Amino acid sequence: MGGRGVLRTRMELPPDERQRLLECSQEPIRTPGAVQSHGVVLIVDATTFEVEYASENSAMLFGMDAAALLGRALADVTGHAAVSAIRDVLDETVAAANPVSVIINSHSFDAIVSGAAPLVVGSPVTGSPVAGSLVAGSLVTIEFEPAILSSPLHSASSLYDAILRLSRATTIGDLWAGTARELRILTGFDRVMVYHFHPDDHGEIVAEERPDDMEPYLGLHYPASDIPAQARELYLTKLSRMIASSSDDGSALVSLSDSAGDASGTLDLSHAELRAVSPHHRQFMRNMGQASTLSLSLVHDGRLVGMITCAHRTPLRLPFLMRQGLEILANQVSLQLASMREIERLTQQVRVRSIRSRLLGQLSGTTSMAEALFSGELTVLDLIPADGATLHIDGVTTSIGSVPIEAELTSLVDSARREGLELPVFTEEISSDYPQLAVFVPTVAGMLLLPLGGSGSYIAWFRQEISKSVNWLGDQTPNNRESTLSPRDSFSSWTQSVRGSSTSWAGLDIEAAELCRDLDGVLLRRAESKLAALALHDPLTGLPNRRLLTDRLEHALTKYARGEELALLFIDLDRFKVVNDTYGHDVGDALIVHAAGQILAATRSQDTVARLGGDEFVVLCEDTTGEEADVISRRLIDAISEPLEAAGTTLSITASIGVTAANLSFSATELLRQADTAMYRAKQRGRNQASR
Ligand code: BLA
Repeated sequence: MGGRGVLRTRMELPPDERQRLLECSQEPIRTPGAVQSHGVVLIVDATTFEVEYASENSAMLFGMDAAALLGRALADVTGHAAVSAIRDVLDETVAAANPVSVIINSHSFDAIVSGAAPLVVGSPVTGSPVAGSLVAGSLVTIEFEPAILSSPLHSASSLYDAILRLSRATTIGDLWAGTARELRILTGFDRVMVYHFHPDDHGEIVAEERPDDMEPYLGLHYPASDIPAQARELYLTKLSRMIASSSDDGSALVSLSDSAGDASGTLDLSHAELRAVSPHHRQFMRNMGQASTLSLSLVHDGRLVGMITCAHRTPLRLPFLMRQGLEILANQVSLQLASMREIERLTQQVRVRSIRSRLLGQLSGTTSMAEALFSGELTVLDLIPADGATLHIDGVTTSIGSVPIEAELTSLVDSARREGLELPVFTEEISSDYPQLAVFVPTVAGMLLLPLGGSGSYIAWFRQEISKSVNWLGDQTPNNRESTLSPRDSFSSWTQSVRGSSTSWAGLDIEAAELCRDLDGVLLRRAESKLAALALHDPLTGLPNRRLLTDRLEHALTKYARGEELALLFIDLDRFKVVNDTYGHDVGDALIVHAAGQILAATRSQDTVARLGGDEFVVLCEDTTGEEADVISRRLIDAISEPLEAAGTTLSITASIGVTAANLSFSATELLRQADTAMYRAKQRGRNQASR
């Protein structure tokens, strides 16, 4: 059974379906000017209770034509007792509620009373009509539904039991299946289906109960236009919709002013139980083999997330009270669904977050982000499963798994940049979402591409196409309809191959974005500490500069104040300027680096060797007496005079060193000045020596 079609992509709405969506959503279903004709509707003036509108089929109930009822007092038609009961429903101070049981001409009816029906089309819709508002000029709608003798199934306790059983469901699938099962038992309708609406509003039948001889629809998808936008919007506040007979053309509401035009066409019947049904939808139902339906809304966060439809091959109705009870059941199901989804979401979040924090932990062991994220115990593919991932940072590309070749990646990113495309890019179907990028990466269908830092670095995950098929409720091609606005003729399963898309990222895009935020933080901190290091060190030799030396010196002086020894050596290379002038700055620099290395080698690890600039160095010797410093200074004289092979020649240089031991009156600056002065003494004494 069923046909087969191939459409390239998910995004491609056929022009026909687009047209249907538009036109179907413009049908004025709130103001049909007519009611379903199994009941009778009277609309009376809220103050006088005189009949202003009557449905054309009134004779069936009151033995009087609609025309004859207009302008009459309601009490004349229904009797005083009924009017008083109806007024009670509207009176907030009386604990009376719908429906009012009335007996007219020895027939029992449920009268459903609602307050003001706005006269003007387009006036704001105000939730369910509430009792009250007996304002002059406003209207009261009274809908008379022939009473249905209650069967045991219609009792409150069976509803209670059903809700209780459903509350024990532990998975969304169980809840859906249980809902279909319970509703079929409760209502006696022959087919009960639960729908789930996808983000693009197309529906999927996620649970079904049906007689064996009926075609199964479970798992089938249907297009958004089957339940057009304005109907969905209405079902957000009108939570149950009963359609008693798909062959009923409806009964028009007539009024005294009707001679002037279609006055009843302005009546907003949004919340009327008996609101007449769109002819398009009745045709749809007949094509489906449905004589009657009762649908219930599943609403969460102001969104219609699903519906339950009970359908029957012959006309079948349920009493108003039962429908209200079922609205409560559906509300319970919606709440349960919402909390199950939230639990699912949180569980996934906890799992992914723990992987993320372990992944970030791996960063602390290495300075290479690529190494930490791509070859550690956990990789970015553990965080976000994909066929491959790529990190491009500081011009270096690292990949894992199957990814486009580097040239393709470069073209992709360059093209995105050229087109001013804002990163991040999240797609499950690059060929239709970003055709201009797709050409560069022919093997990719799904991609998460996120910028890192601000300098053209990025991280990306790639997924290949998976071909899947979607089974639709009926052939979706135009051959299956008489015209664009007609419903489908056949509803047999019709399979469509969907090409070009990857599996769903299902919220992992958010996790990727969060990982990037974390990585940005790491990059920023690393850049900052690099800058901070630069600010405290001499770029040529990497030695601490004057700032860092002063800082260390001040520290050392506080320890000195507590009784620790402290000495300072001031080193100045002899006739360094001559070397610079003779051999040039490069050789001069090489000699400085050489001297720095020699100084480091001749001092101890606890000493701080700093370069003050030019050819001046300082060695800070903590916990060191002047005598010990003298010994170090002699080692330094020897070490510095060690020759350097450079510029094709052998260079040697000597140094003059000033040695100072701290004394209580010295500040950091004074101590440095003292050492400097001592160094000058060494120079004056002929250089290549140390002096106190
Ligand atoms: C309403 N369409 C609906 C409803 C359902 C569906 C459940 C709610 C009313 C009801 O319970 O019948 C669709 N019914 C389905 C689907 C299945 C099912 C998908 O049993 C699957 C098993 N419908 C069309 C076209 C138009 C259209 C072409 O197919 C418009 C041109 C309109 N559908 C339409 C309208 C309503 C509707 C206007 C609102 C009916 C109302 O509440 O007055």
